[in-house]
Amino acid sequence: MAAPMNNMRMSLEDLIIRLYDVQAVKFGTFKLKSGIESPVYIDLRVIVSYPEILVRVSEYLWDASQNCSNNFKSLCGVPYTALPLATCIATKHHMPMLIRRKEAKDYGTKRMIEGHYEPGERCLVVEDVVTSGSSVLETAQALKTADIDVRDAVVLLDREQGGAQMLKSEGIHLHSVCTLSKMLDVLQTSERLSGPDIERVREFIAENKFNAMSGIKRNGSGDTHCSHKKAKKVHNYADRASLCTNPVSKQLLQIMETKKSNLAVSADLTSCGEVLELVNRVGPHVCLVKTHVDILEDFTPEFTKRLTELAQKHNFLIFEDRKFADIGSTVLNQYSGGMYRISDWANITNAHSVPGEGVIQGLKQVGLSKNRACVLIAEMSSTGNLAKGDYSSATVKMAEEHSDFVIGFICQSRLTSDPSLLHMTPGVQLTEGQDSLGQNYITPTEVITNRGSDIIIVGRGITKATDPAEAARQYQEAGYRAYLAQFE
Ligand code: S5P
Repeated sequence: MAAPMNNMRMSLEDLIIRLYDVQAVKFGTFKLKSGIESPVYIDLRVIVSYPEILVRVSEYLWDASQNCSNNFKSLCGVPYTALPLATCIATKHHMPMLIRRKEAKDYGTKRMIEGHYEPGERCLVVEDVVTSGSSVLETAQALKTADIDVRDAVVLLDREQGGAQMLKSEGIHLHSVCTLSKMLDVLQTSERLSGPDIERVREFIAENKFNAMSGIKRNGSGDTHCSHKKAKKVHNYADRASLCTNPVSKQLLQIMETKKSNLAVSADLTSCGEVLELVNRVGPHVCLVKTHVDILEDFTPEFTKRLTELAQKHNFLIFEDRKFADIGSTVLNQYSGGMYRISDWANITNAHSVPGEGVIQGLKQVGLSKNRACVLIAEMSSTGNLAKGDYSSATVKMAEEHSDFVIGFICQSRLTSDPSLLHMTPGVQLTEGQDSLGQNYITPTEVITNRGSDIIIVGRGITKATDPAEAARQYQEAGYRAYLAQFE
């Protein structure tokens, strides 16, 4: 353990040296999560073992918060490293604190934000280190979803890689105690670091900046998902619509262009009235409404008639998520007949590729003449699913061979550069996480900007929101902004 410190206020220079001495900041060669090799590694988790450092860091964060022009009523630390920092500030300055849950174990029943707050209350986000700004933004978005206002964030160390600009573009002002450059200066002056070490870090910072809005590193190295933008030409929706021969994909892309929306709502409610009411409210924000008619307890053909009327009123297409997975002759009957008569009203349905191309041929026999289309499930969002690697590649090939009827995929990232094929991604929420049954969530930016998909499919992020129309508006905005970021 470190030697006890006197209780006098520690200068920022001394604090930086202490952080270096306890190895909260290390220099060398470190492989980051993204695969990039970094000459500096900053991990402030260790400071919980040094209470005097913890207290000093939180005092500096508090001082920085006094520069906020907006008054805040509470604090929220970004989990986990900043939780003890926020706690120290809260107890010392009698400032109420909120905790953001990182894992929504029992999604839908558990609160994402713990603590008491008033709707519209303003909260300050507290963080240890900011690189791209995405962790601060995630916590801010979780707070905003709970109707808590966030205008400012404080951070001990800004790595100067574009985080402050990115947060600014999201309406959040970042107040930092120290920058990485300042830290380097102090460590050089105190002879902890040599000139060449400092130069390596400075070069690294300069070459690894994040773009505000898109979150894409400018040098594009390392992270495979980041490379999609550079790997192919990005077409806008209108151009892609003109390249489509299938009338359904053409119409869907035209709707996306007109409504500025790449949002599909998954209307997974169990009564017809509830679904219709939800769809009427979120209709202006979506390009597609996805249904599971077999979970409706009171289904009658009247439901599909009313849904079709809403589709005309709000200009969206209907996608029945039936996930056909049988031999051709069986799916032909399932699609055209039974009590649901899916092919009569759903513009789009989907199928697993596991039975082979017979499943497409069966569906096509019914759907083609009715101007319907199908998407294939190439990848899934659930933990441990088997749709990956060769299976996903074979699914893409199958789609390309039946491009008169198959218009795209359910997937987790872009699988082909063919601009006429649409990529639709479920497992989307404004913050990353899981539910208790293996569903995994990623954010609209991750789906559209980083992974190059086209459509975000959002279920409970909207259906369980207090105000589904407002939630849909937020997802529409986030999805469309992520689309525009590809052109920067
Ligand atoms: O891999 C998949 C494929 C689909 S179609 N993962 C999914 O979650 N889905 C569907 O998307 C799922 O059936 C549900 O209707 C929706 C996701 O809902 P959420 O509430 O988890 O957003």
